[in-house]
Amino acid sequence: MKSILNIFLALAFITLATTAEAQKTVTEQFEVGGVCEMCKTRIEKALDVKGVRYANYDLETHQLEVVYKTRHISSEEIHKLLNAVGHDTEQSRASDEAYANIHGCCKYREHEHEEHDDAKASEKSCSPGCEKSCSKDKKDSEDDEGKK
Ligand SMILES: [Cu+2]
Repeated sequence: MKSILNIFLALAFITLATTAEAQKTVTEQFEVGGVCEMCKTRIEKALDVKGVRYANYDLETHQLEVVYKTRHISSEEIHKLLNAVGHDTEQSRASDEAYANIHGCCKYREHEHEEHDDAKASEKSCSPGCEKSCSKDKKDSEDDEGKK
């Protein structure tokens, strides 16, 4: 009889704990500037902090999905973390200094205004991995144009 009571108490506790947790866990989605796999890694790594349970950046849509616990971190702090590693969010911009520190291949602000040509891309001395991502991006967009 005692063990049944213990199980009941344990279940009640788990239910309570889960409910309390659910109330404090928030899912948010917002736009973050980024162009390649390196950006994705940097963005997600920046959010590898206490309170953030999940972060996934979509390179195609530039949308970041983040799940966090309001008890440990605020939405504002998340935007600040992204700005600190050089990424603009729809809410706040990275400082010019932070932006200058990101890899040449990741200069997403320029990508918004102009397509970078091959000469310009090599000038930026990308790492092999990054170069691959950049040329892949370019190839994809060319393919899309071909289809249309
Ligand atoms: Cu990048």
